[in-house]
Amino acid sequence: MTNNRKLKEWVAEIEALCQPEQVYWCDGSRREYDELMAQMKACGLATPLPKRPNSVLFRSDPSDVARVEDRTYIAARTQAEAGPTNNWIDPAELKTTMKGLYNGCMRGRTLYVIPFSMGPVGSPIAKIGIEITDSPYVVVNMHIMTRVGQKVIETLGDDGEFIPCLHSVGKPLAPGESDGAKWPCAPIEQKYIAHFPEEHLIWSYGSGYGGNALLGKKCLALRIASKIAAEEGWMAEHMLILRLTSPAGKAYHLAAAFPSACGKTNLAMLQPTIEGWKCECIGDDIAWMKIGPDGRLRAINPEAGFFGVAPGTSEASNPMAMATVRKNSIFTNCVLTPDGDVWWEDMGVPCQEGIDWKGRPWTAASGEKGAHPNARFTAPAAQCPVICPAWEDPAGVPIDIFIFGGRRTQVVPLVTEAFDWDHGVYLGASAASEPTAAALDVKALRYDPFAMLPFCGYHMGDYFAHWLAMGDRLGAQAPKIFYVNWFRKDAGGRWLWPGFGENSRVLKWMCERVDNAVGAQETPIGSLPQPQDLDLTGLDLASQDLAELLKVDRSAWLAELPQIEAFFAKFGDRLPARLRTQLDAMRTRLNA
Ligand code: SAT
Ligand code: MN
Repeated sequence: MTNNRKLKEWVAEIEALCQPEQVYWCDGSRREYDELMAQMKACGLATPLPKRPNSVLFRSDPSDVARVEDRTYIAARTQAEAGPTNNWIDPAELKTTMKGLYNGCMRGRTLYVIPFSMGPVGSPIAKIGIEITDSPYVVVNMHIMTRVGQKVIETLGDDGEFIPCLHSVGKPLAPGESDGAKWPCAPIEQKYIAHFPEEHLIWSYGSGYGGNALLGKKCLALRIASKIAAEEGWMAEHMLILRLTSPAGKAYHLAAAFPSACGKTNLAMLQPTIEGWKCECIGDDIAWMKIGPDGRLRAINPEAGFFGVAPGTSEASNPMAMATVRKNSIFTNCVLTPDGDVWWEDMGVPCQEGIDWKGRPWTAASGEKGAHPNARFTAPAAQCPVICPAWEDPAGVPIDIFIFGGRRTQVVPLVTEAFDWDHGVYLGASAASEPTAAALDVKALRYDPFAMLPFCGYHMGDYFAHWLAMGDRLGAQAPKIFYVNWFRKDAGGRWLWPGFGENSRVLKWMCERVDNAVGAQETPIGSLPQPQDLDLTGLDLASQDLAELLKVDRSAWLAELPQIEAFFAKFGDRLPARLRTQLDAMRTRLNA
């Protein structure tokens, strides 16, 4: 409990609106976790996994399996404040609609109050949130993904600030009714993931899954935090954070933003293939960064766990993630094997039969997927064998390097170094991916600036301006910026670059660039390594493949400029003139 008046009033107000059977204040303890798990096992919602100590499997409703972007709203005061990349809705109108839905929505359920810290409790970069939810599944996931408990209440004190996050699965229970083993949620047209950026307020209704319901993650740590960061002069980014240590013992800290399906979690837990270099993980999804007393940009991972995509995770693609989920983990929408373990597609081990994510008997021979493509694991970051000793340092780690990227089978070289900060911001703003299944057609490019398209809580043109302003403040201490593409193919569709641990070769070049210890060649699109600048010792890479990976095809780049221009045009007069200058300068260089 708390003496924080604002918190007490808010909980009382929500209790009156949602009419739960009871109110429970979470203390974040192991006992609380175990009790909630025991309840969910007893009703059949959670299946214990004897092969993995203290781990369970959940199956969601087939209508509730991922973030719902078309039901996600930025309810800023005006549409102009939300900008062209967000779903806008009038806040007063949305509140009326949602209050109607919230009215009595927790009948027959417990209202849980979850005090949580994003970032180490008390860190100058951390923020406190309070999530109210009627989902015990959300409570146990929040235990892993954030820091929950009494310490947060103490830090909040009598008049401390918190970000209110209201969540309901949107399925009131009639007297005597219970969910049993059925995942509660509301139909799609009643789902709302709403953000009120001026109030720093989050309201979510109707979904129990992932970022729709674990409100500390995308809703708070990205959409609302990006808005607060712009107001307060810091950065909330969709970035992994890792530490690379050279054989000489020098540590470099890298933060990287990629759109989904580009292997962010794999890179975060990278195992370098180059002799003597060590890689440690600080975070796999979100970075909060403030300029420290020394003038450098300091980053924390605001989360405490990984909410990773299971399918595709294997000993080959990410052995460190596989080790992380061996115990104390929550799995959602995976296959249950006959011996009581979980399985998913491309796990690297065979599975002939089991119970699929919909709870039906399943065989591999059926040709159907057993796990949902967005099946997830929730696991404590501390369990990662390569978690960095500094991962909970309240001061954060000093960032040396920013990396942007996308998935491009053509045109974009393996790595490009920005000429300067403005050029780097241009690279981030024009980051694009090919949809994975699409034909080799440049027209299908999807721009995802800074990998923030679904996560920027305000006008993206203003967000670009904020990046430029941060560079101005950081000056000579600003991180160097790079753009990578691990996904080049040749004309026959063969991968040109092996990826995974071999990506360490590219990261090493970046670190050496920071130290001015290795060469690069200026091209119209940025500085690229010459073949001899990359450490390729022990890698079997044909020289013509390397040449292709490092080629700058002027005509292909010129052909892309109209698309970038059209994308930038969306932002109207809120596109910073400095980005237009970058685009024009690139055209001039390409035509020279
Ligand atoms: O569901 S989450 O938002 O937590 C993860 C994702 O979809 O990127
Ligand atoms: Mn993400």
